[in-house]
Amino acid sequence: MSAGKSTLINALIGRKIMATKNESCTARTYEIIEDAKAKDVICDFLDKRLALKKDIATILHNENNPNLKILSNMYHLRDNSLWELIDTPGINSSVDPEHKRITHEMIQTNDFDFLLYVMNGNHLGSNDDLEHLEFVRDHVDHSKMIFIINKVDQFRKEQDSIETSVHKVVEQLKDLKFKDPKVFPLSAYAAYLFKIELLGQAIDEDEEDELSLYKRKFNRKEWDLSRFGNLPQLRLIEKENVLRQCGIANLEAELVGEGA
Ligand SMILES: Nc1nc2c(ncn2[C@@H]2O[C@H](COP(=O)(O)OP(=O)(O)OP(=O)(O)O)[C@@H](O)[C@H]2O)c(=O)[nH]1
Ligand SMILES: [Mg+2]
Repeated sequence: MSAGKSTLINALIGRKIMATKNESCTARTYEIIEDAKAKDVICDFLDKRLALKKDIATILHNENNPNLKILSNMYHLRDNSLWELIDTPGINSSVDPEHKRITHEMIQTNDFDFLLYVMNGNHLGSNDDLEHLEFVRDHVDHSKMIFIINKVDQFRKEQDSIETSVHKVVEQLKDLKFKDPKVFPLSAYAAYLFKIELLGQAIDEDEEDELSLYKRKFNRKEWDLSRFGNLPQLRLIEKENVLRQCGIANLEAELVGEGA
């Protein structure tokens, strides 16, 4: 819960489609399908179609039709397929145990190419994580697993080493019998803001401040996350280099098969 799953979905798409907040937020699964031609965000119900231009995340958050499919253009590294992303609720809401059941049910379908396991970098190694890791270990093909240490922008230089965290998580996963686990440090929120700016979308004053802070931060050698991937063939234009620095380009390269 609150590890940044919905923020990561928004970052992969380059648009605020999922609601995000610092308390239990996503209460159901949402399916978002890439549609290169869609200008607005399209909501497909079984019997009707709506085009959303603004307040998308709020409207979708309040929509409880279970047949809803969301279509949107996406801004990510290209491969030959159109993406389909599924957001899920957090598994550790004590207020709403139904969230865990919904997510477990989705995982057990095994109907996906990758499962992105988002860990909150500020609370690594929690008991909730351990329990959930054991669940995915026993129910998901390990080659589909990608682990993400999110919110590394909140690490403190003197206290937290990104290298050490990645190493510890890899070792923990190996102890849990995941073979050669793929672990990516990330700032999903910085990635989201960087894409929003690259796409020329409106941002408010607070986001503007955070954006310039993140740009300075990830431009520094110790924060630059480019080093955590192997992207020899990856061509990004100069202004997209920020996507490498905040970790999202490494993750996308893994998804499109250009990773190490
Ligand atoms: N600093 C920082 N904050 C982040 C990052 N990613 C997400 N957040 C914040 O963390 C809070 C929770 O993010 P969500 O994306 O809603 O988390 P979630 O995993 O979808 O949460 P649930 O749907 O409740 O399970 C929000 O306030 C986000 O803005 C990040 O990389 N860095
Ligand atoms: Mg969420």
